[in-house]
Amino acid sequence: MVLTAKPDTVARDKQDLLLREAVRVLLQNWHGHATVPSRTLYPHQWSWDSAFIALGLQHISAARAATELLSLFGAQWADGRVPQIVFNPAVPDDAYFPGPSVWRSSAVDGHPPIATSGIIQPPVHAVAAASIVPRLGEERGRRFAERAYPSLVDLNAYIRQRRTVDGGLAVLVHPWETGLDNSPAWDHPLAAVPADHALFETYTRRDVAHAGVGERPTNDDYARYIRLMLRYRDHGYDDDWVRAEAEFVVVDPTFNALWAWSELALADIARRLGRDDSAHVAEAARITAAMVDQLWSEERGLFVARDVRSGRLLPERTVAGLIPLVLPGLPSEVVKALLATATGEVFRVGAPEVHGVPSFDLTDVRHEPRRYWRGPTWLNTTWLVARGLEVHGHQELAHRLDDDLVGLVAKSGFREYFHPRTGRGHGTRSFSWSAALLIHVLVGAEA
Ligand code: 2M8
Repeated sequence: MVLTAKPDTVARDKQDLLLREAVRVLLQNWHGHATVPSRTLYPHQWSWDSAFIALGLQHISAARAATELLSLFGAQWADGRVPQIVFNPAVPDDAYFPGPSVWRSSAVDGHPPIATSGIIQPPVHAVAAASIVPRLGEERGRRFAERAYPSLVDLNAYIRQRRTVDGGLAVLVHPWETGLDNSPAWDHPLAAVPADHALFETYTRRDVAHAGVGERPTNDDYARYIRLMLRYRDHGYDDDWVRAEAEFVVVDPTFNALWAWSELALADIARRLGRDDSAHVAEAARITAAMVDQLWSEERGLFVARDVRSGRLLPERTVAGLIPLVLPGLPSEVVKALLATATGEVFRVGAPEVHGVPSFDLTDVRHEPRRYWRGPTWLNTTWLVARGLEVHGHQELAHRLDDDLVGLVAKSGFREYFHPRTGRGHGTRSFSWSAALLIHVLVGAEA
């Protein structure tokens, strides 16, 4: 099919070239039923990546986008969790660390026949599914919705029943579950987790073979990541154990906001299936109210994370605290304050010298513009903030962020993340969600 870009600040012929390259990235990263984030750094299927990828794939082939999501749901556990990674059995065990032999998911009751990791990622899948349904046409759209809906409902039930603490918000038990793995927000809770470097006598990091050491998490971070995953694994991925005993338990604003947003998307799918949507609408309202009650920081001007172990609100201003803008039910004074924080000195959204939304506070001494989730601009979080601005009527600023997204790719290619001031690319190349979101923004959700 021929994709045509909407006219914008990057010249039209350049946009068409970018679209062709983006399609090529997604085709190269497709492995038969799903798309890897990167052939080198991430050679398996990742959970929230697949949702962003499906949003772009739908413009190439709606059927392929549906397959991307359904193949992920095929690896859903009996308890409802959709795993962070679905391993491709054709890829060697040591191509990615930690691979299937470290996660040992097959030892768990109720695990599907394919190997997976045992943790989860932000639940943005229902939003992708709701976007794809109308693109499939009446009959196929209905069949896809009928298949996807129960998996999505089961995932949200898992979060509600197995992953909430007092106050009803979801908790995460590993930095990898947040998607913003080495965010400075996790520095305080992670300080309580021993960093045992002896683990590197048994385990070898693979990521630093594919991306610069200065662009990835440190060995201290990794020693803690490994310890946390091994302890959860050795307790059979039991959520009663993890909520009571894990050393890292946090309430994250992005995860909870996407959970609430996914309930609104499920309401949309339910209506298309002729079902009652009221439980989904009520659940979205409940989560939104709990977030405002428990995670809103008037002093910091955005949502912040909470460390369950110390009971502390974590003061770091990260992009995760702006993403709740996607929720239409926020009080107007909260939206106003979020807008001021986004456009102020902390993130400088819309300023000519800053590209997209930096992942971390530009004014904090810990800001590192090239290191992973400690400063660089990422396209998925920039896209989410843009959609949030749109929800609250700030079309012009949202459009500006979409332009930034296209401009970053035009300048530096389909990189994993970008220096927020120079726009230079970092991390892996030919990164799938960068390609998918470029397509989604350029072709447009209504096209
Ligand atoms: C990054 O995380 C993985 C672990 O899940 C890693 O560093 O090995 C994160 O950026 C995460 O958000 C993303 O889903 C994943 C794959 O792109 O890579």
